[in-house]
Amino acid sequence: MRCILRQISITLIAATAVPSGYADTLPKQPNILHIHADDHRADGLHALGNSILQTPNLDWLVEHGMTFNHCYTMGSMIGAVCTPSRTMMLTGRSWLRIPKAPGASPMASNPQTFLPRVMQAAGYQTWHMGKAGNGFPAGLREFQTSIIDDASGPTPQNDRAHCSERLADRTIDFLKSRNANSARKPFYIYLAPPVPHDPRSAEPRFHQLYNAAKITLPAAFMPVHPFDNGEMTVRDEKLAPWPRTEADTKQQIADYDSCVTGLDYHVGRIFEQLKASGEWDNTIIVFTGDNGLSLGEHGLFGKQNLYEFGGMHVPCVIAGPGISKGKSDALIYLMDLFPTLTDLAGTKAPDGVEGKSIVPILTGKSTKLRNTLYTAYRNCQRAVRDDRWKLIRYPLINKVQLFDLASDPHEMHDLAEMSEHAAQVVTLTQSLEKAMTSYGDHAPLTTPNPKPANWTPPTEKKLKTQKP
Ligand SMILES: [Ca+2]
Repeated sequence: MRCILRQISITLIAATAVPSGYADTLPKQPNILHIHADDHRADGLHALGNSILQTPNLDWLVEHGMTFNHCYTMGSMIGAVCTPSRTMMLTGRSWLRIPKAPGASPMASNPQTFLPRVMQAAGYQTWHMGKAGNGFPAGLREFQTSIIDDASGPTPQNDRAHCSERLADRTIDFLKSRNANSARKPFYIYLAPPVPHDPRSAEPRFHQLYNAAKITLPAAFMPVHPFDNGEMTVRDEKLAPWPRTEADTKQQIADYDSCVTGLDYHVGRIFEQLKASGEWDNTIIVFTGDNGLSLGEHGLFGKQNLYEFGGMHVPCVIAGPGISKGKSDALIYLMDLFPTLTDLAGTKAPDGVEGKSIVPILTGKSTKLRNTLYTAYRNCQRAVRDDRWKLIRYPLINKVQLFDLASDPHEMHDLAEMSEHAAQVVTLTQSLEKAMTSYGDHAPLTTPNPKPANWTPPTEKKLKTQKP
């Protein structure tokens, strides 16, 4: 009888709290475990196309859930792309409207509009553990529990190599602490490991899995980027000398992969605890990265570029009860996670949230969210893509690139100067201008006084005299 009453009560709540159309497939207020990796490439799992990577636990999500092939962070006004990215996700606002950005409204800094507070108000227990720095501290403070991991020390208790282990240990402790609570609320865990961001130090057992000599170079590997993209010597680009060598590139990839496998191993321990705690079947797991990273593609090693295997393209996999299985080509932003999670929680996103819920895609009711998607980096790069074409503009040198992503996913054949594609350049430029206007981006797309496009790598002596 008690069971029946509980069932009726759940049904009544679900009917009022869950947005119409979703209640038939999704559980009411599932637990949400969001794993948000740092500088994780969109192809950074075995199941996402990197055949040498060993990531069996995160692969499970790909095999049983929905993978978004085209998820992006919108842009960055600073070299630390992580910061606006994480802020957009926890506020649902676009890059120039996040707190402290030029287009921010007074409401943008209201903590009650931040995702952890909205989830708490919906009845969730909110818990965060993650990296120090380059995030959104004001948002992290709004979690009921927020633990910042110090990965700057020399021992397994505080070193870089064991950070994934520490994050998993604390998450497992948290899950165990809920076991004794018979009236436990659903949880919203935001787990933000500083991995595989450099320094790329993993436990020796994970480094041993990847022999740099056996790594294959990326399809778009180049020793030097062919022109000045406006941000050629930023911090990340100095992680390797110019011209980029094959040996150095392979070692960087091997170290990166080691960190990803270390993360995957410890994520697997969290999955086991979810099962042991009886919460696995009612948990939706979200796996994303805050920004992408070049690993030798186009001569680049940073995230300060708009290539697909570059700075803004991120992995996004969502799996759990009620989530359809498959791959989606929908064009989505990380900030879409805000209204998605509030939808799953059965509550509304606050006014000012610009992301769009992807729940209709997760439940198989829709396949498309937007016709085009725009990305931006400082005042030197703007891009727009649709289902097939991609245009990148470099306003400081008045350069444009056009790629056919359907036949050239690694963006190796620039078609911008070919007369048969002139109309495509015009159409995409118009799409870009429209997107920029709608997101309050007033940066010029051309300059009357372009810098020389040619670029010569600085010597080591010159680099040392630059500001960090
Ligand atoms: Ca990052």
